[in-house]
Amino acid sequence: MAPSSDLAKFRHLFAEAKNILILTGAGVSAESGVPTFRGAGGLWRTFAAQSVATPEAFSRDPSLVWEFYHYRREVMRTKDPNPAHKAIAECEERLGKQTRKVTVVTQNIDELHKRAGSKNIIELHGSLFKVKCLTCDEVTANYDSPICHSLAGKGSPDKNAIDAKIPEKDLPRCKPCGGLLRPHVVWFGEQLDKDVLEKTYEVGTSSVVYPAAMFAPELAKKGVPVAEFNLEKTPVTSDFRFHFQGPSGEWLPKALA
Ligand code: BJW
Ligand code: ZN
Repeated sequence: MAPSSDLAKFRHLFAEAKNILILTGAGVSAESGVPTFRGAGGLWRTFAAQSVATPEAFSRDPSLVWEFYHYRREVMRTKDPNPAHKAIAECEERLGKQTRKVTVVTQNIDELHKRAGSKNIIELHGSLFKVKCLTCDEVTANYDSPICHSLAGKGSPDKNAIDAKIPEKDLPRCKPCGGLLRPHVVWFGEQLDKDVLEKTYEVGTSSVVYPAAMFAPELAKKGVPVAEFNLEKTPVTSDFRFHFQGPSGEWLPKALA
């Protein structure tokens, strides 16, 4: 059966849900001005995420990969949560008072859910504002701007920009042990945590990057009502009970109010 776009029906089911999982991707932050990965603006210089967001890229050229993440950290200082993030955060707070649980599982590393006030968040792909030491494995929050002196003014997304080629000793280093730091994000080919929950509402993910792409379809197969909010249809749209086509910043405040 084709997914329904009947908002009243969705709200009826939603009103009965005790355990709600909201899986988000780049689309939920698009209206904050954060570029998505596979849309326009998804390239940094000439690179797609698949070529710079890998452990191989980091071992080959940590300076280049750090320029990429430094640029995105700095961009986030100019972006704010949008009505979709806020609707999700308000919904968690309101339902919490009725002992109903809302969990946000996000593939995004921009921390906009946290800044909107969501509390129960699982960051599947890590955070732009966490670093991990390659020597001692310590993970720490880091909001420094710039993250180190040598990256100041670097990381331009322009396709003609010249690589800064920063020596490893001048890249971000671990304070306690001096080891090289890396962004604490999940790169292609790396493992991530998986949480199984009961009800899923899926927001603005292309459902093409695994394993996140298989969560919602798996739940739908078990009979859990899943709603997808996306500008377009995705490869898994037909698996779901609901599909609401359009900007999440417009749909979510209506759907979750
Ligand atoms: C709007 C909107 C608006 C726009 N309103 N909507 C099968 C099983 C397991 C793994 C694989 C597999 N097949 C292939 C793999 C390998 C790989 C993979 O999935 N590759 C695909 C490209 C095919 N996966 C992995 O490597 C994962 N690791 C793994 O599985 O390890 C276990 C394992 C290892 C070895 C062997 C076996 C198992 C790790 C993947 C980590 C991905 N990391 C990234 C980078 C994170 C750090 C960073 O950001 O730099 O995460 S990649 C990138 O894609 C980022 C995103 O979180 C992720 C998802 O993208 P998302 O959010 O869906 O964005 P877009 O741009 O694709 O879509 C935006 C959507 O929003 C669109 O649909 C728009 O229409 C919509 N939209 N505006 C509503 N206003
Ligand atoms: Zn260390």
